[in-house]
Amino acid sequence: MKISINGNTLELKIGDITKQTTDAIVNAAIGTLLGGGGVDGAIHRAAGPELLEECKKVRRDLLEGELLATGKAVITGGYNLASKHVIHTVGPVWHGGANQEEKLLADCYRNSLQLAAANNIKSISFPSISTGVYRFPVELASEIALRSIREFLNEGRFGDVTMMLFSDIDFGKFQSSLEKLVQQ
Ligand code: AR6
Repeated sequence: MKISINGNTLELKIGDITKQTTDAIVNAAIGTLLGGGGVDGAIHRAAGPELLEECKKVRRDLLEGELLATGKAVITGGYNLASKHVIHTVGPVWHGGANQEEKLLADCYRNSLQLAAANNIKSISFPSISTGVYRFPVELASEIALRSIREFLNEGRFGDVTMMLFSDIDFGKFQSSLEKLVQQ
């Protein structure tokens, strides 16, 4: 499913984000930037060890040793990936919804897109941030993700945004949310 927003596109796809050829892919990272399971592990494996080296450097130099805060984003190279860049963002852990989870998830999408635009990136693929290990409910996450992306694309020319879903079930949930959003 693909829609046009203010001269930009937003597309939902099913598949492996590490195979995407967009200018950038987004990683659902951990604050240490040291890699982990899920999509983070898959991206580090496909990109190769140089990605971890650059992540350590970003943590040391840009973040002055601190964790990457939830909702924030940083950029690295893509190394062995087809994508030239990886944008790492840390999604919120779902604790029931009373801990700013919705706002923080929206921040992940907005900050990643802003960082992409600042780096002249014209196409980007997102995984479904926080809906794996961090247990954010997919229905709600899909509404937040799509609303944030649409809001950003409505502000100006960016290019092409893909949501790369990893299962038919997630794809179906994002599709329903997108259908609802375009009817509003
Ligand atoms: N391509 C696209 N989506 C994928 C892929 C892939 N190759 N692999 C998994 N997914 P998760 P989170 C989907 O758990 O919830 C890590 O250990 C997956 O099915 O990767 O934000 C980090 O280091 C799910 O729909 O990320 C953090 O500690 C979505 O990606 C923590 O997990 C996100 O699931 C982050 O948890």
